[in-house]
Amino acid sequence: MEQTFAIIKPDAFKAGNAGKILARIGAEGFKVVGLKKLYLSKIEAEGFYAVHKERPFFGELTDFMSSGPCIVMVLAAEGAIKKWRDLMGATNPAQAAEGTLRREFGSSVGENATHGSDAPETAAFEISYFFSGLELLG
Ligand code: 3AN
Repeated sequence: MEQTFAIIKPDAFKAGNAGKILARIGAEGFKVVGLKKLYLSKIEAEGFYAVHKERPFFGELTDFMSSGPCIVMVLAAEGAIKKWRDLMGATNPAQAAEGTLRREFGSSVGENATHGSDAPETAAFEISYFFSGLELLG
């Protein structure tokens, strides 16, 4: 089974939507291989999003991601990377399809409730940024 990396972002956590998102994750057939609550520092958020450091929204993005607790996860399923991105929906919640997490729980292109890896290489980097092998046993 493929693995992907996912975040329930600070907006969704703060709004009390983490439980509903976890219920959807279970209902859609993902296996939760790793899960923890974190409160990222600005430096940790900058390291995670380093690929975006030249983008104009980098400061806003890393301020937001370090503004409150989030939940980081490793999810496994057949085709987990695409399956999770399909469940999240488009980056902009206003353009996300009905029934997707960002449509239901997101409020703007920045505060869009969830994150998901976009390719196998990014999934490998993102998983290893937050989890050790020992935390992913079983
Ligand atoms: P996705 O998370 O759908 O792959 P990307 O890779 O285009 O989207 O953007 C990375 C993250 O940066 C997104 N999750 C989003 O929250 C944030 N972001 C993208 N565009 C903007 C923007 N114009 N203003 C603020 N944040 C943005």
